[in-house]
Amino acid sequence: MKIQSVELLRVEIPLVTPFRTSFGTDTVRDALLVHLVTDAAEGWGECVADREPLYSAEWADGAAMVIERFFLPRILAIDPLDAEAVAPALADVEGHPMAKGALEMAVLDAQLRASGESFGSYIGAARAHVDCGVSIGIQDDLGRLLDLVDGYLSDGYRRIKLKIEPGNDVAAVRAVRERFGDDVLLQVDANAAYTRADGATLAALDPFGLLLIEQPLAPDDIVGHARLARSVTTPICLDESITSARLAADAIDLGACAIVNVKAGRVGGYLEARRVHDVCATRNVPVWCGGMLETGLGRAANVALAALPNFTLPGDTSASARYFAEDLTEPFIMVDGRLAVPEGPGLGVAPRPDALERFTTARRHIHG
Ligand code: SMG
Ligand code: MG
Repeated sequence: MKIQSVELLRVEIPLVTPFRTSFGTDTVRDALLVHLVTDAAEGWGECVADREPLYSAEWADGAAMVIERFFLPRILAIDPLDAEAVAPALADVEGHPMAKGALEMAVLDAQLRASGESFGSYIGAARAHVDCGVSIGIQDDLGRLLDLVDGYLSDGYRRIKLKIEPGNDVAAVRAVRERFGDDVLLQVDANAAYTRADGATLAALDPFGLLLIEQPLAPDDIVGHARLARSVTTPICLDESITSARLAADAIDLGACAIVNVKAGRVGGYLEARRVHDVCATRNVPVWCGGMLETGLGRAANVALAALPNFTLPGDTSASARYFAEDLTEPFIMVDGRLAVPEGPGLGVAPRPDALERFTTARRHIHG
């Protein structure tokens, strides 16, 4: 495969409802896209870095710069070019996993479109559908939260995740349990908003039978998570902390988590994400697929990843309609609480030209 042109695009798609986490509020999905044209096929990559470096150190403008200045020359020098060669070629540059992952995704998409294989088949999908969970942003008003949960459960979502922060935690969980009962699969995500001093608050969640508490402490506080895990009964799940398969294995071996959230962008791409899945499977630790409010492009890859055998918990792989009135690609539609793994070559979906035109806020040819 030889690269003929590389284009970086920014698309801005309004969210149907603002998404508030412990670190900020999103009202649009502002995504950096990588569009490759090779002699064999074209490929699309979606970078999950947000507009501001709040979830992690990466941000969309920075990702575009590092791709153009440092990654593109390395990618153009790869011969022969295939997805497996991307991460090794970029490895000498520190950090920037989301930017690296977006490039690898674009190369992989082109490679698979050329060979006619689907992302799911390539990555090892073991089923044709994945269970959908939904992540609900922090609400000021508990009545509004209960209405949202009610609506998502009626839609068929199989698992509810509540975003929490100090002061917006136990009462929200209690209200959801009291209204919807103990059978609802329920979990919480703190996005690192608590400290080692908050053990008592987190232990107060124990009576509610949550599936897991996601990333209560700082990303680099593996020891703190291991201590916390010994003092609460709810399983600890790590998200931000897990930046590689090696870190996933270490965190599990140290007792810092019993469940892992897998996000390809956070670990540098779908190939490393598959390795995270593998090390967790070896240790009998279940995983689930995280989400970064992806457009249909990233969603297609996530749904394929979530079909691997050890993804035994529903992920943050919701339907397009949970995020957007109109998606960039054909929408992912939930049927009976599940999404179908796309079957076409590569991602199996592509931007609809008119939607791409309307959502694009900037585009720049960086090669060819
Ligand atoms: O894609 O449904 C989604 C969002 C899921 O909660 C979600 N993501 O920490 O897991 C997480 C957050 C990170 C993104 S916040 C913009
Ligand atoms: Mg999370």
